[in-house]
Amino acid sequence: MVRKPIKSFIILPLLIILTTATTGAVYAQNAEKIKLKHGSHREGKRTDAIMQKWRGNGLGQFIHWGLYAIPGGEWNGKQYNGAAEWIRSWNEMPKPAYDSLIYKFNPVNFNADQWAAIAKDMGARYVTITTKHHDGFCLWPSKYTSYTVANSPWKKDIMKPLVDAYDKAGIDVILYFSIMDWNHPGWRYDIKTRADSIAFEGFKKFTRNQLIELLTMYPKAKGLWFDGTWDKSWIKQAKFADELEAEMRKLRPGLIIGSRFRADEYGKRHFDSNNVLMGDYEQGWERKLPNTIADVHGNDWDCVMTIPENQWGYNKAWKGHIKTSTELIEMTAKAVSLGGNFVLNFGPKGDGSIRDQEKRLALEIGDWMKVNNEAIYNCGYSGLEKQDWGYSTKKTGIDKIYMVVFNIPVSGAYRVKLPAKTAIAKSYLLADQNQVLKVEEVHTNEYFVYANAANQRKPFVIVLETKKKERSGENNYDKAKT
Ligand code: FHN
Repeated sequence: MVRKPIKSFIILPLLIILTTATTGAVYAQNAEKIKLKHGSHREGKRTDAIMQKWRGNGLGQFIHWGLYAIPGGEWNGKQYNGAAEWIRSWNEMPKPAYDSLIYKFNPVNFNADQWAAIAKDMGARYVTITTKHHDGFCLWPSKYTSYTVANSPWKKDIMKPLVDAYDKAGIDVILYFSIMDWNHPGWRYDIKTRADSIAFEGFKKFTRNQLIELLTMYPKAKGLWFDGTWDKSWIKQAKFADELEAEMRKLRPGLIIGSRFRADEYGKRHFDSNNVLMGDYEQGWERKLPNTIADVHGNDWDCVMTIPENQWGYNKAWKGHIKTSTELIEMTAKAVSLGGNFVLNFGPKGDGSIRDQEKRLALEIGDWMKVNNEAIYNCGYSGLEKQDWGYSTKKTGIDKIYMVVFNIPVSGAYRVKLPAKTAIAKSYLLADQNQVLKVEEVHTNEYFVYANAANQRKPFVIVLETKKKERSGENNYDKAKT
């Protein structure tokens, strides 16, 4: 047999493909891991009981409270359009005027047990409380600065009664701490001169002391929620921050720290230069939610959300769209369906009371949670394809899927696609388990669940108890040619 010569027009592209493939592979290997001294120290989720508890919380509360609650976004009769807790940075508010608000801090209506009761009634399983926001004012009597509650007319510690009250109510406490501190003379946005560097070294010691102080004074707190870590000065402290994190974790094993605390030695935040999450959960979901499970990269995460637009501290005006309880419940269900927690912010007033609108929303959410919390607590991603009626969640380790319905189909038929070899054993309404629902398999592993929603005025939950399917159950329609 005569062999045909291999033509060059075949060889050349082949060579190019091979070379590209090989260099590509070498590149991929090199790109695989950069040696990092101060990158992430773990890949994948934490598996310990403390983190499992956090992961199953579903719903949390955020509290922003400090001196900024006194002006409530208003100075000299003028409303400030930015976030109320940032008013000190507003040009028209003189810094000394803001700083002297400490002499007005006297929250006579503050009642820690009432705050905890509101959170409990709402169904929150954890709370994140601002121990110190960017203004530097400390809600605990820190011995490292005079800018604390101890030197206000109130005089007493705020954190201790809060930690105790929430803990008594069965709500885990996380301490919010802003690294950026506008009150400390050593704080810098960047370090450009030797003088900056000396000042910032002092600030670092102060920060470390305050954090150790907080962890020592409030041993019941389960974690730290860091903020104000985006400035260049802090980003440059990879070694210091890494060592401080290790020190805190040693002091308090099991401590939960999110991805905002530190940067790696290349200045990468949240995710290190190898794209691995820094810390125990992703803290980037602020006032936004992921849309698909791919967006969360297999990590733990929580979403922190305001009720009005970007207002965290108390704002008298509360302009713009105010979210309804249905919107907030939907966000909670969406977060849980994508494996995260939803944390709703409250901004108590300067006198320590909580505004009526917040109390009302908390009650409405709580009413819903009382009936439907089974679909939220200890639940996560169901693995099911997203459908138009809402979000599905799944209880860990149990064959139950919860369909949290926000959009009612006019047909009354709720489409569900289950994984192969899974069938629905039983379906019913979570609010009324006697209402067993009709289920029809419409394609292989694809079902219609029929529910009469004529009387539903709020989102509701359909439960699917699932079981293994013996046969694949294919029907002829699936095989039709087109
Ligand atoms: O600047 C702060 C803001 O005031 C608020 O505390 C939020 C809460 O997540 N964190 C910062 C912005 O990311």
